[in-house]
Amino acid sequence: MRKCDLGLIGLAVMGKNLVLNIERHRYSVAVFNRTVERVDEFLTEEARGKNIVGTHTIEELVDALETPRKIILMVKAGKPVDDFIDKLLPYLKGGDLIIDAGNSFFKDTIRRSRYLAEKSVLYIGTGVSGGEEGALKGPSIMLGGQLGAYKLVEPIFSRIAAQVDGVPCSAYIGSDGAGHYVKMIHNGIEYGDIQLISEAYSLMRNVLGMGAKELGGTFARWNQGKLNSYLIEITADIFTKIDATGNPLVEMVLDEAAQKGTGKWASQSALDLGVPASTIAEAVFARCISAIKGERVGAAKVIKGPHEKYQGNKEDLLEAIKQALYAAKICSYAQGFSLMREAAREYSWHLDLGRISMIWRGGCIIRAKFLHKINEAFQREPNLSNLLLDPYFKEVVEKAQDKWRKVVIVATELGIPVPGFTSALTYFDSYRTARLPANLIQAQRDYFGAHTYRRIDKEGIFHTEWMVKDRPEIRMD
Ligand code: NBP
Repeated sequence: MRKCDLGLIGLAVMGKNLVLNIERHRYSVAVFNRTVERVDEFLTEEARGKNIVGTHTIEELVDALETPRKIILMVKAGKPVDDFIDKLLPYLKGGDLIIDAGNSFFKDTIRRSRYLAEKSVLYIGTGVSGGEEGALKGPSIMLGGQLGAYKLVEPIFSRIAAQVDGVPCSAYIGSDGAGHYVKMIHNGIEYGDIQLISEAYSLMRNVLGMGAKELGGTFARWNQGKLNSYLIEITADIFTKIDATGNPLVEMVLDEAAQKGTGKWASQSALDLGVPASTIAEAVFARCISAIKGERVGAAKVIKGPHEKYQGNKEDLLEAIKQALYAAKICSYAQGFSLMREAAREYSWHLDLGRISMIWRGGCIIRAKFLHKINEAFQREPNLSNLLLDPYFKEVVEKAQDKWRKVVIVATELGIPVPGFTSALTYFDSYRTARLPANLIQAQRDYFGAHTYRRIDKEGIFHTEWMVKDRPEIRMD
């Protein structure tokens, strides 16, 4: 029997759809799943009549493959990946390739790459974005590992990826964990985008009193302009769904946001590397505070906020919200790209940030028109340290800032939480401030902990005995 081009383990939504996508591009695939009944179900249902071979043991799977064997793992991240690697190893030979296409933590990918390199087995950790529809129709694919390993599968991944203007949204990102790192940042940026859109909705609904129909129409209109993106498009769709109760379905959805951890990982990486990614982290915390629904409901009964209503012009505020959304989004992307730049330094990856923005133009959740602008920015200046310094983004944000500030002021005065808009504005203001009050922080650290400080007028490390000996006593009554 002719051997298959590829193997895939993990027949949940992502794995099944990826197999169907690969097979549609005329590659034969052998499949396996921990619960083996799923293999037979798949063969009799979605995979019926297709060039897909079901296998019931790891040995059978490996045996069904052309050498060097190329096996995709599309299983739950964490221990299942390590378990399958260990189960595969006894059957693999030097030069065979394992590709982890799940949402693995990049440091696990670095560890696994080293482990498998000792055994001469090639390893790729790849981010696959676009959810189940992307997996089936064409995802965005971020591959990390040995360049030689990438070359073995490059034609397959380029074909099954989303295509934008004839260019595949698939690329070699860098060695070991680079692909999974970039996927993690994609997800962090996705958290930021989703949070900012939800804040725009909150202001439009709670301050401007807009109903679902008007909201849907507004997001659909915004999707025709600079904000054009998958997330704005699906937001417009969401407002058109009416529930059996007669209410817009979105209003019947419980306001507790869940998370699977990639936004948290991106924020943790920002903290580890000392890169300010406050809007991304704020988006994670916003989900955390949404999740304590019971406490919030209790607090809402006892803690009072402002009662005023918005007195200004509706169209003006709506335009301001649109501008604020675009400016805050730019700041959130600026944070994500700065994080990738620093990670490249820390982990010795050569990340082509312009190319990364291009593979996010199709297939993935953050696909958007404006990603093209990010690529242009890195073409203009490959060593750009922050997107806000690019002439295009600088001008857009400078022009939007008055309206953006107005949105934050209105929200603050009316007691409407807008953590994403606010943190992005604070990031913008901090980034463009030459002298921050960190001098006082340093003085305090030196006062209580002798942590020393540097001066603005001369080189060196200084320590001062700051304590005032004859400080007047202050009565606390
Ligand atoms: P899941 O993340 O739910 O994983 C399901 C697969 O993992 C099944 O094959 C299951 O086998 C296997 N598995 C589990 Br669960 N525990 C296992 C264990 N202890 N040992 C061995 N196998 C185990 O499926 P998914 O949503 O299709 O996602 C697959 C990967 O793709 C994940 O890493 C996910 O984070 C990533 N991803 C998902 C999306 C998405 O939109 N869903 C998007 C992008 C990336 P079983 O059938 O025997 O239970």
